[in-house]
Amino acid sequence: MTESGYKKKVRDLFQQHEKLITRKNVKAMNGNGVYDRYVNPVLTAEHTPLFWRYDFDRETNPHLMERMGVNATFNAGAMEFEGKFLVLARVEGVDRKSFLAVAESPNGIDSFRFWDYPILMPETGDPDTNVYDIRVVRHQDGWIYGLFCTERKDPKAPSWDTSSAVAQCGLARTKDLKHWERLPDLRTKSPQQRNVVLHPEFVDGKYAFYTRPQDEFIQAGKGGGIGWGLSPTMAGATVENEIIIDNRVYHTINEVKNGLGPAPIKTAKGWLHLAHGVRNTAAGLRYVLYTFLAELERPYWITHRPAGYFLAPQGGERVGDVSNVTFSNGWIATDNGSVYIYYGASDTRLNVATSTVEKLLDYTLNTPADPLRSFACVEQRNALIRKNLALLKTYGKLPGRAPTSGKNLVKTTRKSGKR
Ligand code: M1P
Repeated sequence: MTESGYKKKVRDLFQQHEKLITRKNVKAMNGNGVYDRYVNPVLTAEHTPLFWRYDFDRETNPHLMERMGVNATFNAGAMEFEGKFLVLARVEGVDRKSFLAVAESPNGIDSFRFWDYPILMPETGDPDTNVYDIRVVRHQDGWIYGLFCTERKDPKAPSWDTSSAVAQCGLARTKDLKHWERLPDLRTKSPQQRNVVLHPEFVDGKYAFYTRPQDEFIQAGKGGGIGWGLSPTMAGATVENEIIIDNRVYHTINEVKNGLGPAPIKTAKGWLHLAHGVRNTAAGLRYVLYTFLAELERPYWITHRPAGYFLAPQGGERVGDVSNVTFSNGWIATDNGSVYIYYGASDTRLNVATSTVEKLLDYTLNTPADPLRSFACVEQRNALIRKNLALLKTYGKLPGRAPTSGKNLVKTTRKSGKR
């Protein structure tokens, strides 16, 4: 390739990339009234800077090949910072190692541009093999903390086992999201700890952690559930006593496992939470998002938990490196009450959904809890149907079948012991 041909090809690459980065995002049709999805992901592997992937030296890369590919950008921590919407994405190289990188946007829904360098997260004396899924929390003590999964080879695994791993919670703090001070990993009694989140305020004068104790790297075993515990310090943070505040439950969206998403949003009605629940299917695990509300004074006390999922993989979101997954570890609540929910889809790309604190509270406070049995679910739904059929008569003629008076409801008699 001639020098001018090479330079033209470089310019073309940058032009295409810029087109992708500056592409406007629009709300997807048919929202559910709780939140709006958007047509395009906010980040994909292709959004990573070209200079992270190509070698633009004609001497060393005469064919202008992509030298160090990026496989995916997904599960991102998020925060508003100096007037910008920032996401701290899990970026996965083609070498399977994840790292964290900041991308910023002026509006939270499109034009996300990565900062020039990814985060070079300092290591502890026990180097991480893989770091991912950061939760960024602006704490009452003035620091911004990053809590992320640090994954290392299981030292107890036999030599032939080259996949068993130990997940623990890595801790670091910063003031500018560029310079990070690594702290010792969180200590708990659990052999596996992922999805750990810091509560933004002191509780009883201590740092409060949401945890997710597990027996194994993937399987919850006898563990699981969203835990809660306190530590007097962050430098050498230790949770001695972990209580489970949101357990996994048979035949629900979180029967296999669950984990907290981002740090909760403080509202007048309580701490608003977003979490993921995992169930089994014949095709493997299915990850969906759900919300719950906890008391302001006792953040470990859950007061409302709507039945089922809040957001589940849809359309193209369903497919990726780990299909049928929605996972969120970042949301941004702005001063005007808007909420930007960032969620990874199938461990491949990062999407956004927008809502408001008002709507999320309405959803969480007023959606009935899971009655846990089909019969009770139908009773619950029938109550809504009865109310609607009575009301709809006052709405004039509506398209489709005219609402009936409810006469066609099957009367059910419950005999003792039989359902
Ligand atoms: O692959 C799905 C998700 O699996 C893990 O989440 P959990 O610990 O709840 O099973 C994480 O590796 C997460 O990053 C990933 O999206």
